[in-house]
Amino acid sequence: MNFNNAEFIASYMNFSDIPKYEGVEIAFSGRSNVGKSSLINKIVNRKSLARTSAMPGKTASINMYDVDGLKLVDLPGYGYAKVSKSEKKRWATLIENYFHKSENLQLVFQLVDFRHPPTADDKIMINFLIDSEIPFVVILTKSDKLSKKQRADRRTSLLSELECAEDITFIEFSAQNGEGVEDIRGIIEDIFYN
Ligand SMILES: Nc1nc2c(ncn2[C@@H]2O[C@H](COP(=O)(O)OP(=O)(O)O)[C@@H](O)[C@H]2O)c(=O)[nH]1
Ligand SMILES: [Mg+2]
Repeated sequence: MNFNNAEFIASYMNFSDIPKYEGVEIAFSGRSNVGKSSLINKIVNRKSLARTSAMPGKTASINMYDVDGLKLVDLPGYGYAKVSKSEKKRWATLIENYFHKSENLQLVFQLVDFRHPPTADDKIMINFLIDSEIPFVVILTKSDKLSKKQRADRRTSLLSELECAEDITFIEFSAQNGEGVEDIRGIIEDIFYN
């Protein structure tokens, strides 16, 4: 699989705007600023195919990328406090529609900031994925920001913080030094060649 053969397809504000695509989809979910765009860029060896920002996202949209025929779906980040109630509702509707109606979704990479306990929204998402029987892998982001001791402590805590933690695959990832990216590409390739 050629990860360098990547391009941006389009950005969608409404689920109904998304045309039917052929081929499998892998979605990226997580709170705003957790590192979704940085992860997508790392996977495809690009600096800014997906826009990254120190300022958490303002507008909820689904951004689609094509990698060698496989679709990467960047879902709108949740949990950004400074948005209106109506905008939050729009985000929720967009995500819910995507999960309920997408026919080609094979896997979700659920991102959680490795430094902190999962947020209430993270837990809601993970429980939703479990209840919906959507296969997912938890990516623990920004691993470069933790010491060895902090990592070990967070690993232990996660086991009690998340439901069914013992059944979850975790990958520790850093967009800065590339830790974990080969494991993530391997999971994508398993789906691609299946
Ligand atoms: N140190 C470090 N910073 C990161 C990492 N991933 C993302 N960031 C930073 O976190 C901020 C948000 O990243 P972004 O990818 O835009 O998050 P998104 O909102 O989930 O798409 C940006 O300032 C990134 O540079 C990482 O692995 N290590
Ligand atoms: Mg982003």
